[in-house]
Amino acid sequence: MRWSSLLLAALVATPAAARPVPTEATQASAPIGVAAAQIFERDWVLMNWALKTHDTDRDILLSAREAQAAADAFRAIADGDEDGRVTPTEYRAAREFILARY
Ligand SMILES: [Ca+2]
Ligand SMILES: [Ca+2]
Repeated sequence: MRWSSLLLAALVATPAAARPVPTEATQASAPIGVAAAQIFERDWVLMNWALKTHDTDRDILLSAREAQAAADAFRAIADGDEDGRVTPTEYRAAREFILARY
């Protein structure tokens, strides 16, 4: 009886806790160190640029700190309307800009 009610509680509690609904607000406030690294791992254009401009110790790796700085710089370039978020359109425009310039 005790165990089954515990199990039931776990089953009821888990879905909401394990799957937070990804809203634009939570994406914008996500820890940027993690998000930063992912941006550059996904896109070689940005990775190249980040290494050229923010690999301060020249070890051809982006440390968390370097990735953070690069992500901040990328956001500054990309967020054309300065609303604090980079939309897919802004992202593409910034990528083109970086590709052409660097
Ligand atoms: Ca480095
Ligand atoms: Ca924006």
